[in-house]
Amino acid sequence: MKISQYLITLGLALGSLTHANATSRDTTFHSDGNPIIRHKYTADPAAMVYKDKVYLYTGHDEAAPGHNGYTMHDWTCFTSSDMVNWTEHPSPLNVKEFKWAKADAWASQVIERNGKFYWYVAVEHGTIPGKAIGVAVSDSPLGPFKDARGSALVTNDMTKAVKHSWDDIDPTVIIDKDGQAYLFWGNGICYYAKLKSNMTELDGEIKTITLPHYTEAPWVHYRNGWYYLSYAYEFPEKIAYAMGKSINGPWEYKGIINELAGNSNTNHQAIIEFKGQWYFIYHNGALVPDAGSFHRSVCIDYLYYNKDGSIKRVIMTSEGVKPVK
Ligand code: FUB
Repeated sequence: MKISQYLITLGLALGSLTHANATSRDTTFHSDGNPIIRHKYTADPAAMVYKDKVYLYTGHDEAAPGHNGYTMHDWTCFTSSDMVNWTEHPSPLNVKEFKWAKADAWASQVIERNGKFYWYVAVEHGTIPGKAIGVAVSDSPLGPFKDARGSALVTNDMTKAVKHSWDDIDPTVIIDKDGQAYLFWGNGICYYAKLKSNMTELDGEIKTITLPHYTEAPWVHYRNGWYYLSYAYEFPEKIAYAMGKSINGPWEYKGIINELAGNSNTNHQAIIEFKGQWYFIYHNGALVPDAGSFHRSVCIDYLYYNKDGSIKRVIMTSEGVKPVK
């Protein structure tokens, strides 16, 4: 770790106190290209734009060096007003918050509705074999987040489209223009369902979407009359996408937008617009000393569109993005 890349100083910490919810336990740093976070391993980025800030939530790889598997207990939260200067906040959520779960703080996403923040997570269920999706809620995007239901929102016995037990992972949520919220998720198949306006219950049947070489990590975003469904493609993973005029499809497959992420068999993207610029946020396995598929690191590069709305191939860079005003 370069000290210049991660400054925990009193002055910088005090600087971060300008945020209404900032605490003296916040730390600030200037990212120096990709990966943007270099003092811990971060994975499965999900980003939310709220009140002129980007809230970046990630998983946290903590496997012992050389261990071939995920060790993930909590999620992290970073904020930025320019995509380069970041504040790290104390972890707002740990898998222990979900009493019905036993392990694995896997991929997640936070979304705001009516002043409340809902954090959808994938975890291992304690009594129903397999992965499950839970939801936590908070009055602040920085937490504390509390289990919103006391039970899982989706369990492995609710989904039968594929046989393995880890198909209920990688939740992503979008609220459509008419106020209807949708949950997308899945490994091996892309599931989706409506959410009730309370954001904590499914509303109606679970449907599936067929996409070429779909592996996992769906992310849905909207731009200029088009819905975009991006996802991890094959394994090791590239990121591909489909476009549609409705959130209920039909989805037209459009191709690959990101190639294999260096030294990581997963890639896991989030796509946001912030201050007029689109960003592609993903992870790779570039951060020494333990860099690899179970020690991943979040990166940010630009995302550009063609005139017809299709997405240009992402160019992954070491330099990353520049500060945005
Ligand atoms: O981090 C655990 C799993 O790896 C996620 O759920 C997948 O998207 C992949 O990134």
